[in-house]
Amino acid sequence: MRIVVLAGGIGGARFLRGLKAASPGSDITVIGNTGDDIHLFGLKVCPDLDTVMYTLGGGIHEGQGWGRADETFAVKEELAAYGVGPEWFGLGDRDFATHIVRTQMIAAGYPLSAVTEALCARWQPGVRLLPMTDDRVETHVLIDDPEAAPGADGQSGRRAVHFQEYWVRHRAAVPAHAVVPVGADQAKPAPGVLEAVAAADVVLFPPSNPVVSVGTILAVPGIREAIADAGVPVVGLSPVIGGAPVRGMADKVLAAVGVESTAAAVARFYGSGLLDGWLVDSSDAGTAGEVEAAGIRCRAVPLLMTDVAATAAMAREALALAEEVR
Ligand code: GDP
Ligand code: FO1
Ligand code: CA
Repeated sequence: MRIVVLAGGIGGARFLRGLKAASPGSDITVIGNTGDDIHLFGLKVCPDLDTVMYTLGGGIHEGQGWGRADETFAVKEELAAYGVGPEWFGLGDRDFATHIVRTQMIAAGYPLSAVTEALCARWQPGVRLLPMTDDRVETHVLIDDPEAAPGADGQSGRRAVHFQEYWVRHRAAVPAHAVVPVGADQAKPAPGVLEAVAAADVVLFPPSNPVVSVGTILAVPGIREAIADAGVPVVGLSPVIGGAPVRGMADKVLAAVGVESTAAAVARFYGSGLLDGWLVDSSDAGTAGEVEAAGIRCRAVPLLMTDVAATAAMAREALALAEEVR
């Protein structure tokens, strides 16, 4: 079976670990979000691609869900000693090697897709990991900025900051008014992305952040259309349970784009033009009717990725729902 998965970072990577266990013979292509990418210290950092690569390759810091296991921070400390920031983004020594290899390959003229393939040759994630695009896309967030001059209509001053500054430095604790994947409208799907979607037997939306992970991938012109036109089941799993994201601050970016943090609202956000099936957690079984009313087949199953076995069960449920709607 050929499966295409649109993935962000922690949630997507954990789901993929279960999917691999649930469907070992399948050929899995991951279309990874690159909107979180950030340039620091002259290096290109790709948080979501690295989280998928490290998680499936066995190098992830399990408790954090990002960065390497057994990390040290000598380089970060030395940079701080020179007063070179930002200090709020924790890059470890082992992780620096990934960004150095990536940056030097890009400087040598390799596209991000070729770089990702080269890095994965070491990590052997057991899936084909494609960036959503080889072009530069960086998500920015419009936040309140007390220092900025108030707007003409008396609104508080606002400023656009890089997603990572909003997410990591501010912990999404400042009001966000808009989320913009800068560069998306000029970006082209990376080589292999549209081909993988066209050849897929099923497309899955893992419980990734609907706005800044899956939403950003769908913002690359051509990808949403390719999935909608692929003529194969598209099934998603809700990252929201009981009215809140299972982990992290997805509710903050959902609110910024006017979407309620409920499993049904997220299904509607993707839309029946895209989704054929949607898994909600057993505790949200009451919302299944609302999802079905939106023209999306819905099943309520346990959706907590407590371990690989639980995640594999979720993945099997998603594949079963895909067969039901095929
Ligand atoms: P990020 O890029 O590192 O933020 O990771 P993703 O965008 O791929 O996934 C983040 C989302 O995963 C969050 O919105 C969480 O709600 C969701 N998530 C994390 N753990 C679980 C889980 O056990 N079950 C479900 N259903 N969602 C989860
Ligand atoms: N997330 C944090 O909350 N704090 C960090 O210091 C941090 C550093 C970091 C370094 C490399 C990397 O690949 C990811 C890193 N992340 C960190 C995770 C990442 O920035 C975000 O959590 C994801 O992009 C969320 O989608
Ligand atoms: Ca991310």
